[in-house]
Order: sequence, then structure tokens, then C-alpha cells
Amino acid sequence: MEEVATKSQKTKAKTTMSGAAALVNCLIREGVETLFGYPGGAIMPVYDALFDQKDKIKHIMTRHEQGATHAAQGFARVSGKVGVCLATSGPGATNLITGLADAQLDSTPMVCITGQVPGKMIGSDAFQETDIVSISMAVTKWNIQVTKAKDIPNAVAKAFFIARSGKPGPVLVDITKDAQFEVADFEEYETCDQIRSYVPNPKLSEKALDDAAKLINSAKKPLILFGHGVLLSNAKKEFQEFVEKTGIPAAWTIMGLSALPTSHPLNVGMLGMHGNYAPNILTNECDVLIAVGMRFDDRVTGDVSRYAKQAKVIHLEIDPAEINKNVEADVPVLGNCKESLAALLNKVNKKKHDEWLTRFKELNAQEEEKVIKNELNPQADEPMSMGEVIKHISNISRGNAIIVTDVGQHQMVAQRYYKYANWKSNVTSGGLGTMGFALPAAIGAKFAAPHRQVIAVIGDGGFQMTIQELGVIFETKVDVKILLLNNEFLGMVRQWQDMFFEKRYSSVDMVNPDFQMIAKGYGIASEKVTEREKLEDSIHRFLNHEGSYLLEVMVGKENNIFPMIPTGASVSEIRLE
Ligand SMILES: Cc1ncc(C[n+]2csc(CCOP(=O)(O)OP(=O)(O)O)c2C)c(N)n1
Repeated sequence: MEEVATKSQKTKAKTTMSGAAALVNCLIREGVETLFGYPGGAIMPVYDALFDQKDKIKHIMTRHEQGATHAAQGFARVSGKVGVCLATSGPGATNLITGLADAQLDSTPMVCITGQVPGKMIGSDAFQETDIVSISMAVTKWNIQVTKAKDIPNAVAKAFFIARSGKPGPVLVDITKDAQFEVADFEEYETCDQIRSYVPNPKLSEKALDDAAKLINSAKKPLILFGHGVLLSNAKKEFQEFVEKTGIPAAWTIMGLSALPTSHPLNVGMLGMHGNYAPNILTNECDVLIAVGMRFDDRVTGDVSRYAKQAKVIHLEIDPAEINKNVEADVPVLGNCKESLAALLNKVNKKKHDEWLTRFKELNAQEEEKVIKNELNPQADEPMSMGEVIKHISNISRGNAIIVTDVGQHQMVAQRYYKYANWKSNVTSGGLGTMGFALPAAIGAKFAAPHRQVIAVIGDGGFQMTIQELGVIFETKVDVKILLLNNEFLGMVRQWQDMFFEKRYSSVDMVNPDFQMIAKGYGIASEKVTEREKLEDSIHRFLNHEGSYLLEVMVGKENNIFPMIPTGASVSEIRLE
């Protein structure tokens, strides 16, 4: 008798509802308050269920599904939560692919839910049928097709767990339309926190920590390289303490930017192709290289066969697949950066490396003289430079904004010259280099951080790749500031044609529309600056305006971005001109 009573007590309450309603409930239970998407036939039951839960979950309709993915990415990067998007089957689903690939390369937690044709029609070339599970396989951390309503909660729980755990990434859940309609009994939703044989958080090795500490404590010329892992693991405090206690100069990848304030005395700047002179050159002079949450992307290493060969390499990394992938690690420290850094902090000695830091200062002075001075303060007869625009934006916003960059010359300039004062303030497409990323990502970032200023920095090429997302600003009045650095060229490609293809400019000239009229059409305040004398005032108007604003600045058409490591060259061959 007693046993029966216990069993019945254990029986969980069940609620009868459609698969679509269950899906929306699962999202609410996962803490989703904002999601981005675009409706269509195969996802209509879900949109119908969203209609019932409007007060709990806000759906932002982007103007293209790619925009939904980038908005979800921007949202995820700033909030630290999983970004969520919705799309219909067929073209809706295939439009997600670029964003999925972007999120995969930049380890952004994202869950995309797609509608699929009814189960019995799968494989019949039905209207708007694509095999999105196969198509997205290579660009997702995990994906699944659900054909029964009862399987939806489990799939969603797993999707969120996989997206946010370990090295985060994008997940796709494809749900057939009949499963969305099907009515079933659902138990109370349970989140997932483990999956057999999936080890997202490797256990720290005491031996690895000891070996790393020994190397760090005896190093004479150590260098820290920090990447996205510092931000993803929320190691703000641990990382800064580690840098300050060890006194080691720290340089960032573009995904690590803003993990340490730009003005921090031990922040020695940007790594890689258009990074700073000193950290690139000194990568090939340091004795111990401490890579924290970064993956030695080729844009960072240049010719990897001539990369830091003299150094002992310590690699703090959560994903075992990254260890020894591009650069051999003498001491791999597998684990979440926050935990590894906290543990290392107890083992490293307090130190200063003044003499070594002087080397950075000397090389910095060379870069200042040859590149920075003129980029930030061009001669009166020279056209406006991207650098001077960013300098004013940085000064006037006091480095407090979230800067969302597109891809190209303006991206490098914004990241080099904006003085990021706050944590998680850089949102960019690092690994995939996706033009069109910034506008929708900035919209997502603003939804994640409504009280922070969000500035999208975009080129005239990339702006036109997702320009339709101005429609979201028009509709929702989301306050995104858009800085359009217009050089009337696909600037970065033009620079390569200039430097490596004998200036044979092939399809890089931009024949642009009137961006001011476009802004007007979308009800967005705007102005265009063509003279340096008007620049500062217009930036004040831009930043102080209540609501979205497009500031278009006409900058030098053929300015090249330096320093630069030409492709195939070594970090020590970085060019100042
Ligand atoms: C979707 C996509 N297509 C092509 C490229 C190659 N690409 C990299 S930078 C660039 C030019 C960008 O021009 P613009 O947006 O005007 O920015 P600028 O370099 O002038 O600052 C191109 C075409 C890319 N990164 N992404």
C-alpha cells in the first residue's frame, strides 16, 4: 500500500497542449524573453502559440532570417544568455546558415528553431522542404529533427544545455508541422544539465596547473594572449587579477577585446593581421606564451610554422579539440578559463616585468610615429580618416558604448582605436568575417542591454548586405546608433588589390544609393558629414540624439590600414607601411 502511495505521489502533473504551445512554454522556462525570427507556413503553429504568450515572450520580426541569427548573436554576446531565433522551413531555414556558421566559429550560444514539412511528406520534395538537418550539420554544435510533439521538451532542454555549455555554439531544432499541431500530455518542463558521454567542463589537472605556474614564475619575457574564452567564462575578475598579479603584458584577439579595459597599463593591444606592432613582433621574442581562451586563428598567427617557436606555450582552453590544433602547447590546461585562472592565481608569484614592458613601449613609439599619429590626426588637406572619427566617438562616449562592428577596414580601425572601458563591449564577426553582421547584431545587442549605448560601425558595402533590418528599427524604435564610414569602396578588398594585385581594382567601386534618403524612408534621423570642421559637432548630435540615428561620414577613399601582416608572412614581418 505504502509503495503505491509513494508512486502516485511521484507522478508528475500533466498538462494537455499542442507541441507548439509546449515549445513556447519550454522557451519561457529556459528564461527566454526575447527572440528573433520570421514566420512562414511550416512554423505557423508556433507563431500562433506565441500570440497567446505575448506578455511573457517578445518576438522581434527581423526583415530576413539572416538578420534574426545575427540579432540573436548580438543578444547572446552582450547578455551571456542563449540567443534564440525562429524560421520556417525551406528558404527560411537556409537563410539561417550564414548566422549559424558565424556563431559556430565565434562560439556564440544560439538555438535556432525551424519549422519542417509534415513528417509524412518528408522526402517527397514537398513545398518548402529542405533537409536542414543535413545542411546545417557542419555549422552547428548539435542539431535534431523532432517529429512527435512529446519529444519537443527533451529536444529543447538538450539544445539549450549544449548551446551554452562547454565551448558554446549554435544548435538547430527542426520540428515538423504535424508535431507542432499534435496535442499531447506534457509533464512539468525540466532543464538539462548533463548528457551521457558529453564532457563540457573538463576537470582541472593539478599537475597542469603546477607546470603552468612553474613556467610563469620563472619567465623573463612572458606574454598573455587573451580571447573570447575569457568573456564566455565570465572571468572578468580572475583575468584582471591574474594579469595584475603576474605583471605580464596582455594582448587580445578581436574576440577577446574588452575583456580588459583598453587603457589598462598591461593591455598591450591587438594581435594579428591588423593588430599592433609590439605584440605581434614580441610574440616571436617572448619566452613563455600564455594563451587564455583563444584558438590561434590564422589571422592571429600569420605563418604558423614561424610562430613563437622560441616560446614555451601554455594553453588555457575548454575544448580539447583546440589543444595542439594550430600551435603545439607545452602545457595544456584544459578547463573553463574562469576556474583555471582562479586556480592559477594561487600558484603564481606577484611580479613586475618592467624591462620587458619597455620593449613594448619602444615598438609602440614606432607604430605611433609611422601609423597612429597620422591616422588619428591627419593633415588639414587630407581627407577624413576612419581613425579620427573613431577617436572622437571614443572620447565623446568615454569608451562606454557597446561597439558592434561589421567586416572590413572600419572593423579593424574601430577595434584598434576605440578605447573600450567596459567588459563585453565589443561585438563583431571574428571567425567568419561576415559582412552584414553589424546592423542586426547591434539591434540584438540593444535588446540585451537597453540601458547601454550601442553603436554599429559599418562600411558602405556591409551596410547594404542587411540594410533591410532598418525596418526593425523603424518598427520597434530600438535606439541603435549607426556610424557609416563611407569610402565608396569595398575598402578592405581594394586595399588588397592595391597592395598585392598591382592596384588592379576589380569590382570594388561602390556605386552607392543616397543613404540619407534611405534613412528618411525608414523614419531614422540622419546626417552626412563631408567636412572635418563639422565632424565633432555632428558626433555630439549623433550620440545625444534620443533614438536611432544614422551618421554617414565620408572618409578617404583610398586609405590603407596599417600595420599589416601580409598573408603567409610571419608575425615578425608585420609592416608599418
Ligand atoms: C558576406 C561577405 N562577402 C564578402 C566578404 C569579403 N570582404 C571582406 S571585407 C570586404 C569589403 C568591405 O567593404 P565595406 O563594407 O565598404 O567596408 P570597408 O572595408 O570599406 O571599411 C569584403 C567584400 C565578406 N567578408 N563577407
